[in-house]
Amino acid sequence: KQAFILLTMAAALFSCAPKEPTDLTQNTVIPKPVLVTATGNSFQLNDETGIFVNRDELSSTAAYLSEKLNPATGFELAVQTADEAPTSGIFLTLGHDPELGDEGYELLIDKKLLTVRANQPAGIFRGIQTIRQLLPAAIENKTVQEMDWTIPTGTIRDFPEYEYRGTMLDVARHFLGVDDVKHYLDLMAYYKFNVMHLHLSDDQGWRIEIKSWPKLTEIGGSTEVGGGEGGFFTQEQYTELVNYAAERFITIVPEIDMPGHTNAALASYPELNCDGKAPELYTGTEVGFSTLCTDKEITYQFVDDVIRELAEITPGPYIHIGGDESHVTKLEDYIPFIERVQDIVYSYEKTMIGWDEVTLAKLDQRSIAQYWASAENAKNAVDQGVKVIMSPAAKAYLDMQYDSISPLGLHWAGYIEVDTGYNWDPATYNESIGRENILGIEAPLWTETVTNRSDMEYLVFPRLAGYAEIGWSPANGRNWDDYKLRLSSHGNIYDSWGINYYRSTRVPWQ
Ligand code: TNX
Repeated sequence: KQAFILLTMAAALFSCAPKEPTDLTQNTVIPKPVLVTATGNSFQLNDETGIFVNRDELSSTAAYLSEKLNPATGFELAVQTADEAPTSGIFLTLGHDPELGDEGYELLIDKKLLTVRANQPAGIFRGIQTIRQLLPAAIENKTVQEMDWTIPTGTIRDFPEYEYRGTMLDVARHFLGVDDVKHYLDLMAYYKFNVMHLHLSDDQGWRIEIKSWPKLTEIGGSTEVGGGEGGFFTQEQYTELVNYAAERFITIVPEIDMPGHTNAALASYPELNCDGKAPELYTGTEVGFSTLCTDKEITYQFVDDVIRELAEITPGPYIHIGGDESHVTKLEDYIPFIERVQDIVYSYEKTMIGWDEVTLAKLDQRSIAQYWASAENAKNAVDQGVKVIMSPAAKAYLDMQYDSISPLGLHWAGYIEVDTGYNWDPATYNESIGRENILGIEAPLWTETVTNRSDMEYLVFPRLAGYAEIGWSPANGRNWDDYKLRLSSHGNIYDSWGINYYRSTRVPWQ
């Protein structure tokens, strides 16, 4: 009997390739698609496969797909226009299917033809991410892998639960440059995020060039937490990021935090201080000690200039004004300040977002509150009828440690293991905030403890994938036991990308 077992084991080991995946419902796609049906065959990519588009405006998205498939397959899939569906290959086609909205898509996978249908190019782009995830994980390799590139046949209909699915990167505490932000955008795109919020100013640094106030970056951008050299984005570099994000159908939301979290600005321009004296630059990690001088007119000239210049280089609809932790601004100063800044934002035709404290002020109906800590403020938002972005620190903060021995991160809001980060529903998290009040979800990465790309990757992965699923997939179809299995196969992908990630023992990594 033992000999027989040994023989079967040997046969299994030496039998050629592993069995082809043929059941589309067994996919490991994150975020989990809304509807999947399988037909039991498989579609195979080869060096003859063409990518066809029915509109020229899809050419760049088609080229993106071709580029993503090239390194591991070695195939150079050519892009061409076609009015009608081809008989074989990959067909990207715009149509009209209201249920799919602006970002939804449908994949029709036959033995010969793989069709991606959507209403908008953004939907095609999201569908392409699903294709990447349906192929064997080796597709993410940077060098050619000799293997069959198959996808199980069937159909997927998929569209997001929330219209705003974001992450935030704090480039103020530690500066991360253009290449690091682009790298983050690439990772976000894989998981169908559509917003990157950039926290561009804080006590420790001012990170965006403002031409009418040049010392903000000259002085305010010259250091960071721990006393490093800091840095900033020129307006040209910022535009480069905006464009790079737009190619991935991601909107950049710029934040200038005020009236607190402003030491870098106050150190750059003495006139912004009530006593007319500039404080020293700050490289520690305390919060809540700085404030713009809310009763000086020059303060509003400053804010107007900053928001005007920022609005000019921001094609997206939002400007974030911070508003958090203004502990040294009196409430009777804070409220009129926020209301006046809100007017400035609307005068430049942008929609205002603020951290939940801004709900203490009278908000414009279009403004958006970002819930991070205060249930009372969340209720204020709902009572005022404004929409909320859900970023509860105890669940959604990417800078919280995974556990007590995590080498990076803080823990003031608790530890966030991978399952804790996944296991919550924005629509039931806070009793006063219902589904109808929620615009979406955002997972912020504050960078007090993050000094470089590798640190960033470690705190972001694998938790980011979970926030993607919370934002995209219907809550009633989500559960940890199913999710952790899909996530386990993404570890191979992270290895292919060469990124640093936390190998939580709660995930059965493959
Ligand atoms: C609170 S969240 C802050 C940030 C810190 C963060 C650290 C928020 C609106 N303010 O200034 O970086 O905690 O977790």
